[in-house]
Amino acid sequence: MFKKILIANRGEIALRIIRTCKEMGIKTVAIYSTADSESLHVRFADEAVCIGPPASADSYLKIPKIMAAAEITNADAIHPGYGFLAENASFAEVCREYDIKFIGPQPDQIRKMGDKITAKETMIKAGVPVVPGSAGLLKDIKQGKKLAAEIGYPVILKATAGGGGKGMRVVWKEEEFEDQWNMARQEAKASFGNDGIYIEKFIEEPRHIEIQIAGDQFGNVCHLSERECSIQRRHQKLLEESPSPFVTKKLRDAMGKAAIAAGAAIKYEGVGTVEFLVDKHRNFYFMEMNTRIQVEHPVTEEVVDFDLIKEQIKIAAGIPISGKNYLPKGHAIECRINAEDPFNDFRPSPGKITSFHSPKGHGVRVDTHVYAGYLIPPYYDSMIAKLICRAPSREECIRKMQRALDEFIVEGVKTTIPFHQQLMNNPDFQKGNFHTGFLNDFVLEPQEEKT
Ligand code: MV4
Repeated sequence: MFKKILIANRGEIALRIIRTCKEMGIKTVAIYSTADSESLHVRFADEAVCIGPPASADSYLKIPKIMAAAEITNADAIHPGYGFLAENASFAEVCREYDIKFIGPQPDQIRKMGDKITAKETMIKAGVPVVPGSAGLLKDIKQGKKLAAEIGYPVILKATAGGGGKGMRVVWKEEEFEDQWNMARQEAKASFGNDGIYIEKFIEEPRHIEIQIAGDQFGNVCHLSERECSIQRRHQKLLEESPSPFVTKKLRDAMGKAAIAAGAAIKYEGVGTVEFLVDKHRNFYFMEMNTRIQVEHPVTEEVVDFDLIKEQIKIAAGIPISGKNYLPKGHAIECRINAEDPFNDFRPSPGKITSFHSPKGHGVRVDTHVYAGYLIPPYYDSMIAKLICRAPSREECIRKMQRALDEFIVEGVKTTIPFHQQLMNNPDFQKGNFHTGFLNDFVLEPQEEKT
């Protein structure tokens, strides 16, 4: 087992990783930018190394500085968390060259899933259902239009280097094809420096449902059921839950088998997520694979009673997984508490937290790095806490979440708490009646002043 792990991240996920390391008897090294010197991950790690100024490009993304920090502290493994370098194949390669274990999949596995066309081709070979579309990159407009006519409108143009919604364009009829094609290419070129485009049938009003998997160094792959992630705004998830109110036993079994086939096809090593689009008839299609631990991993941890960070570390250390699949027991919901103003287009609201009280009680978990007096820096993402509730049924879980949200006090900055309170009261949400477009027509009521 590793003796010392360097955590190449900040915020709640750095703290989350430190907690598991402590429980496993593994020493920890925090890295931090000058904007994060007062952060709890710095305080709770055994050692901490300042690696640069606030901008991520000069600190949390600076590979040579991170490797230097690992060398001087004698760390034998690096956990990348999510975001930053978590899905950077070159970083995983550099770790290998330094003989420091990257806690995550092999570089070629990251690379394969990072390129969307290669990922899709890999899934077709593995027998995983994919959305009907082009086999590979489109050569030109002419080929694109011909394929679109064959597939049938509406279609969607996607960037092969994309993901998370960037460089995507829906085309409803042939007359729009040329304009949308030009815009998709431009956006892809500007965002990724790669203007490779492919085409798919546009699935209308889909749900985003993902399967958590784990694979070990011996070729075993298992699944840990699904997470429902359809409550998103501009491709930013705001709430996740497990199980999905839309998933039947039969669908879970089929999606679980497909996700395992996806992992097995690349001998996947680590924990990962296979994302699917699910249409209203419960047809499911592979969308992307995330080769990292995700923000929303706690909902799975709560319903399968399993520490996913511990599993990542064990897999990286060469310990085999149990081999069985994990089915949800009860229900868990995660609300992302962001320092954003939901009444003002979710505009970021950095600044000092003057007062902070997090909810507590049975079945309530709060993953956070903030405290009263903490200054939220403007340089990084705006998530300040994840509130996760667990209860025997979805209905009870929603009630517990309402209670927990009412107990949550954050003063000094605006937060997404009032958004979640209104979401919990929404009859369609309560019925499980929603898809990825749900928040497009969700109108927040103006907030009432407390008397
Ligand atoms: C789609 C789609 C409909 N049909 N592909 C958005 C993020 C990127 N990973 C893929 N996305 C989509 N791909 C086809 N063929 C609709 C979306 C999509 C979406 C997917 C998941 C969650 C939220 C979304 C919001 C808008 C569009």
